[in-house]
Amino acid sequence: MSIKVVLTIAGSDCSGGAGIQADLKTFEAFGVFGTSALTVLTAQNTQGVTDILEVTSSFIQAQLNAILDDFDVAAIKIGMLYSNDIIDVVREFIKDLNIPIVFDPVFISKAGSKLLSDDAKQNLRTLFPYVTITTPNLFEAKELLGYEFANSDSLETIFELPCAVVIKNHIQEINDHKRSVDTLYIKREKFIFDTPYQDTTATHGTGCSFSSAIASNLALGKSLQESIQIAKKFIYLAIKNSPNIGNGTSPIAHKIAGEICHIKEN
Ligand code: PXL
Repeated sequence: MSIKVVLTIAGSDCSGGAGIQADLKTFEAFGVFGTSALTVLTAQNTQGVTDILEVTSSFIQAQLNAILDDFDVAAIKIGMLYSNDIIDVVREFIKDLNIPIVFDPVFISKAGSKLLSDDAKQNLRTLFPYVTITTPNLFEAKELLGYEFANSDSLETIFELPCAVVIKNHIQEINDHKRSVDTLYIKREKFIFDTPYQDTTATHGTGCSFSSAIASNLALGKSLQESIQIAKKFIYLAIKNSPNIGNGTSPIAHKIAGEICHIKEN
């Protein structure tokens, strides 16, 4: 069977921990072939973003066409889009595709830097009809969907969405142990995925890598729930084995996490 090709549409993180770089490392860890269309370049390290350069709409389009013209893409991950122009190009591109699409609605980095321009927030919502699942953290779920943890009224907005939603990383006490809990909402049903909570700042790129891990596993033919389960475990292991480099939020260990995931699977 030929290798599955996966595409990430996202920003570059020159420090290698998040964005396109994290996505490609994740794809490699799951044995799928990673391709990428860059939306923005960021100058950043583990302490924050110092500059952002937007790629032109026509060049983003050219990258997307180049990939689709040559490869049979099995799944797409969408990450940092930053501006209205970029959101518009990506929406037009995915509109007619019939493959799994995982959309990470990126607002701010783990180091607290802004990765979405203020006037583009509402426009992110226009991608929902065309994606399989969106993966906000608690902050993004509140900003984008009005979601409040433990407020069942706020779930109505989520149930009305045309795609599934997995809300990442509520920290909860379960049987006296702190757990990192992700909640999937799909067709008015709720599913929980949890791993031990790790008290660490080694979380740079976890959001990017989580959505890429889901996209990789969907490309490999796994179900949505199975893909989330594997992605959650992958992120847990990647944080646990972080190289602890840099003076801020350290990146995570994609290669080691992939190896452990595969050993446990086989
Ligand atoms: O994790 C969000 C994210 C997405 N894309 C890029 C980033 C980050 C976080 O740092 O740098 C390019």
